[in-house]
Amino acid sequence: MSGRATSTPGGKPPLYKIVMLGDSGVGKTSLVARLTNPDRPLNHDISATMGIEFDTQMLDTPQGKVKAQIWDTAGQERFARVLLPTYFRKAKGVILVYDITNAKSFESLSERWMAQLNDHSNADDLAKLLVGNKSDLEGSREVTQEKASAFCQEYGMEFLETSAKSGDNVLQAFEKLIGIVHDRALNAQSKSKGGGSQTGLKGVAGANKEDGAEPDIVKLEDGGASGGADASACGC
Ligand code: G3D
Ligand code: MG
Repeated sequence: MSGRATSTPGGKPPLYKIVMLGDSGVGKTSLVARLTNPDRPLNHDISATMGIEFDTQMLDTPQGKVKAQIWDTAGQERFARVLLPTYFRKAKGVILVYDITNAKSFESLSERWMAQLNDHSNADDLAKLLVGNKSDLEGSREVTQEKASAFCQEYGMEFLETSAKSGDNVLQAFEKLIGIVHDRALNAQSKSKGGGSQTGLKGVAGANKEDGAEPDIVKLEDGGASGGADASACGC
């Protein structure tokens, strides 16, 4: 309730790493592109993402502004196996994406992505959001909202349908997840009464330095704080 809007020294908004997960082609890259550059029409030339990249975006939460560092990867297992530990390291939230016109992409969440989440992260510590993308293609729907809601109940997460094409619910989805992440961080902070989680990882725009500490909040260096992806920091 009385949580402060910012929790890093110097009043900078806290930065949280969140990751996109889901099959290739469901629209992960398009969702991130729509969020970070909302006026851009959907780019039909977006090629399958290779490896890992991330982008940062300032977002509003009921508790104030925070910065999301959004990691996006190829939905190909061949890459995922090698890169998943790096991908998940220090992540605070995950958006699980499927395509509402593709039942297989929904089944992959329980058959593949949830298992990988459990293998490579402490899944209970991650805030999770289920996103059914391509809601503009209602006529080709293969996954009902009831099915998606049942999945959410089973795994304990919230759910939104989005369209990266029209922009519908895209900002809301990212704000919803980052709001949950921020609430958790503030709660943890107030529980530890001003203890541990102030430890920023200075000057690192990817949380990939050798582990000394596992900060809840990762600080971007000043020069890297305004939005450009810096794939060089992914360590891959
Ligand atoms: P990925 O990053 O999950 O692999 P992409 O998926 O973002 O590369 O998107 C895969 C394809 O789906 C792209 O089409 C993209 O334009 C399309 N797409 C993404 N989101 C939506 C959406 O909300 N609605 C519709 N109708 N299409 C979407 P192409 O034709 O380039 O393969
Ligand atoms: Mg992609």
